Amino acid sequence: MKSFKIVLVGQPNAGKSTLFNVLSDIKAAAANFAGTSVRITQSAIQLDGRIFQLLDLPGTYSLNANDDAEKLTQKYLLSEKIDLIVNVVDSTLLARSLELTSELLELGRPMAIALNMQDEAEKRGLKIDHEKLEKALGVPVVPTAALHGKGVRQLMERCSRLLNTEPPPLPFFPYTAHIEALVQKLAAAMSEPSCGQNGSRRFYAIKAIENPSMVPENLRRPLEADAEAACSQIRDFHQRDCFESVAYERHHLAMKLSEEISEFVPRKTIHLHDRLDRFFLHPLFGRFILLAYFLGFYAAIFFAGNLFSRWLDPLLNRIPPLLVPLQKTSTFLWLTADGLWQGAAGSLGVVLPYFLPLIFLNAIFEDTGYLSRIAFLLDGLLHRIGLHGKSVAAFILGFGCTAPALYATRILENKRDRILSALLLPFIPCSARNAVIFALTAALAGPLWALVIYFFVLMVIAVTGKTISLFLEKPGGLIMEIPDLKVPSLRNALAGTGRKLREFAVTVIPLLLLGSMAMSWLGHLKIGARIDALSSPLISGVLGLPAQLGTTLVFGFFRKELIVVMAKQALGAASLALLPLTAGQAVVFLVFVTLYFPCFTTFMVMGREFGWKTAGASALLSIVVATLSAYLFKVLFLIF
Ligand SMILES: Nc1nc2c(ncn2[C@@H]2O[C@H](COP(=O)(O)OP(=O)(O)OP(=O)(O)O)[C@@H](O)[C@H]2O)c(=O)[nH]1
Ligand SMILES: [Mg+2]
Repeated sequence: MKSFKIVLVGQPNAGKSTLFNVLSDIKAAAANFAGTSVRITQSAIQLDGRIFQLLDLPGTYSLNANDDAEKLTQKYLLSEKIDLIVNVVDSTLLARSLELTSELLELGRPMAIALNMQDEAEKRGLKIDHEKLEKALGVPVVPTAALHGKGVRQLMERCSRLLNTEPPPLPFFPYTAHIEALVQKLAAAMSEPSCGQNGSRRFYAIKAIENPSMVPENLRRPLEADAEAACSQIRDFHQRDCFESVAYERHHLAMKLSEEISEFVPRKTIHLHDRLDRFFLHPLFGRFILLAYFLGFYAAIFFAGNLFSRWLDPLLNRIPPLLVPLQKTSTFLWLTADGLWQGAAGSLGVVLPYFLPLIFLNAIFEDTGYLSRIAFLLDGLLHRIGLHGKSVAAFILGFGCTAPALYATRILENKRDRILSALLLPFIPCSARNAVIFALTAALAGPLWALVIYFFVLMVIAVTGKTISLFLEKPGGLIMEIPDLKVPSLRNALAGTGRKLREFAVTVIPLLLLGSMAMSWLGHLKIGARIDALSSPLISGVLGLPAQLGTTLVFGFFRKELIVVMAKQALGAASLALLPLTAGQAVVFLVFVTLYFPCFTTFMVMGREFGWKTAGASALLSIVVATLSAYLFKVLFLIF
């Protein structure tokens, strides 16, 4: 059966991933900050007995890509076989969104428009005449509210119908007469784009003036002299750079269209989210609220995690006595079963209770748009350590998992910012390390120590960032977008939590089971002791910890959660609270665990995204920083 390829394209935060999630079984990450999707997600969907390949492309403001995520979308649109573009438009930002729409129309591909966020537009008294827009653009325009599943069915029906028929030729919107004449002359002289070059001749003629680097060699070369002559005429005539002149044309068209089709019935009352923003973005109150947010967030996780953990403990404690008879039957069976059980008990009783509230609360806050306000508030602070607010999205994702956070740096426009963020990201405690911190401090040192560790980690990031950035050039200014505050959607948050939980069950739990089984065997075969002996100069000599923790740290490189699971086995304790560690040793151990390189996956992602040299440098940097920091704590504990 023939399957059609439909791509969702739109500006960041327009609701592409939300629409994708409504339509497909696979769930793409959707969150209320620009640049959530930095990779392409694909899913096959069935409608009216036909199969569609649906693709969620990273958000882009235009086809003149600035960052790596935008480049991915641009490359895909220009070179892959596409049957239909669905341009997802944020109705509350119509004028700005239509600039991309007009550029997409220039591609000359079949297209439909989802006028998304209708619910928000209505709330603000914005009425959009979608039929008028459809007439003006010559492509189907369907109002949707993807978050509530509204209009989605109609959208897909229109798409299906469009794919059944020969699409009518797209209208084109003439530019200012002088520029239009030059574009048409170039388009007429241009050879037909070949297979694998998706744009129309008009598209490439405009690009030859606006951004020649985007025009394929075979089309650009024969026209190079003509395009240069056209450019210099535009510059002389309009007294503007060519890129700006074309941007101006699209901007003018988008403004004109949006004024013609929308009507604004102003409301007398100030919107609640605007009133809230006065507090959230206030230089002083905003920072207090931020502090309260962090404290509240972590207190909630601590409380919920402790509660789950205590509730699960008695249930899990019923299993070990059932395994004891195996000890006499067969050493092989006993070591395997005991190892597997330790892994299962650690995953369910120690890691999951903290992991679950963390990912759920994160999903809720991602949806509110508050995270972008954090970026705004911390922009100044981040500049001081050589970064800027736009990196905050990646850093906040880093509290969940370092690997996607490394991908998220793709929304940063220059390489310098990407590398610096990538070197600092491994220091942010991911959910695995958060679970380890919560579980160990709850058992051995008390919740206040968790806060001390977080505060210390932030200091480490600031100092390391500042130090590295001394060797790099100064960062440029960046425009940051702050989306409106929204009431979080429970359905979205549950879907996001479910997605991460499945990932945890499929990829992490098997590793924890295998790791703890290996630990049982390593102990029995006395290999663990050899690893411990090798690492003991660092673990016991420098950090003053029991040498048996060496193996746990080596295995921690595969998954940080393994550390709590294995520590019990290594030190022969029935529960975390019975580990033979003083509160001081627990904190020194945790500081080291939090700061040394997160995990194997992070290493692989870093190698692929930034090169193996950067991955190696980052691993080395993190081990040095972790050792120095843990040593500092040891000395402080000795003094006080
Ligand atoms: N009120 C309302 N909110 C929506 C709607 N569609 C999406 N959202 C919300 O808008 C935010 C952004 O949605 P995403 O689906 O992540 O947007 P995106 O276009 O994929 O964004 P990028 O991946 O950054 O390009 C999320 O908080 C969604 O819950 C809608 O129709 N109405
Ligand atoms: Mg997205």
